[in-house]
Amino acid sequence: METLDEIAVALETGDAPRVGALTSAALAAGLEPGDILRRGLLAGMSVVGEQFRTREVFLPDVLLAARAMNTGLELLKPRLAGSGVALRGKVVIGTVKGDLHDIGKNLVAIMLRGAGFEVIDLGHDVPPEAFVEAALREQAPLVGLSALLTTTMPRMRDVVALLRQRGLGGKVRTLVGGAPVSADFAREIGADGYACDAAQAVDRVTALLGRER
Ligand code: B1M
Repeated sequence: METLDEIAVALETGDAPRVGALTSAALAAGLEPGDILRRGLLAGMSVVGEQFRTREVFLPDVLLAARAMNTGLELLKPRLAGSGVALRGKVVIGTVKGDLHDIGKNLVAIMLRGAGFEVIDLGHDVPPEAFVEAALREQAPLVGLSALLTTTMPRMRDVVALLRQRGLGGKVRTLVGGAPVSADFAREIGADGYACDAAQAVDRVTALLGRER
């Protein structure tokens, strides 16, 4: 099996040490960092994303694959920076103010990183101002909001409104998600998109930022 396929398979099985060893070997053999990222790590992660979507694998499998992905990415990062391979876009993400649930948000962040996006994760219990300041500071074209409580869903509306107040409506897109959130709610608060799970979040971010998957 080719090294890049081996990386993809090791990632699919969540074998972080093997992904690390194979990535190092591929770099040492002179393979392009961009190829290792796309045809090795991202190829494996996209299989896991699809399997998660169709419920062939479950949360622990995704977390293991994500850890393996991060092992490979850490090794590639310095080389990618110097090789002109652009990440696919920057996303600010967080769980809204008053909400401590972060497992789903972390999963979305992991899948976005796995798909090649740069993710600025603000954590949980994030006030609207912090989302807006981060979008400005990072010049991020998209803010992702997560909420798991019906009582914290209105904070999503606050973020969308504050972005508009600051003249960023249309320039900084918003994606919302979380168990109680729906497409209707997203429309109602003026968000640009809604995703029901992490795999769909990758598709939505890709579409909102106008880049091919
Ligand atoms: Co709480 N909790 N919790 N909780 N908790 C829920 C959400 C609840 C449904 C349980 C229940 O009553 N059946 C309920 C909410 C009811 C409601 O509002 N309708 C609830 C409650 C009431 C509470 C407290 C108020 C309990 C209390 O103290 N009385 C309290 C609130 C604390 C606070 O936030 N201020 C509380 C606390 C907690 C813990 C801290 C103990 C813990 C959170 C730990 C953590 O996250 N670090 C916790 C947990 C674990 C849950 C349940 C059991 C599991 C949530 C979870 O992680 N799911 C949950 C019940 C349940 O869902 N079965 C529950 C797995 C995760 C992968 O799914 O987060 O839905 P999810 O994310 C998905 C999608 O929603 C989507 O993609 C993800 C991956 O596929 N998605 C996005 C999420 N964010 C997205 C963003 C996007 C796109 C997609 O774009 C940016």
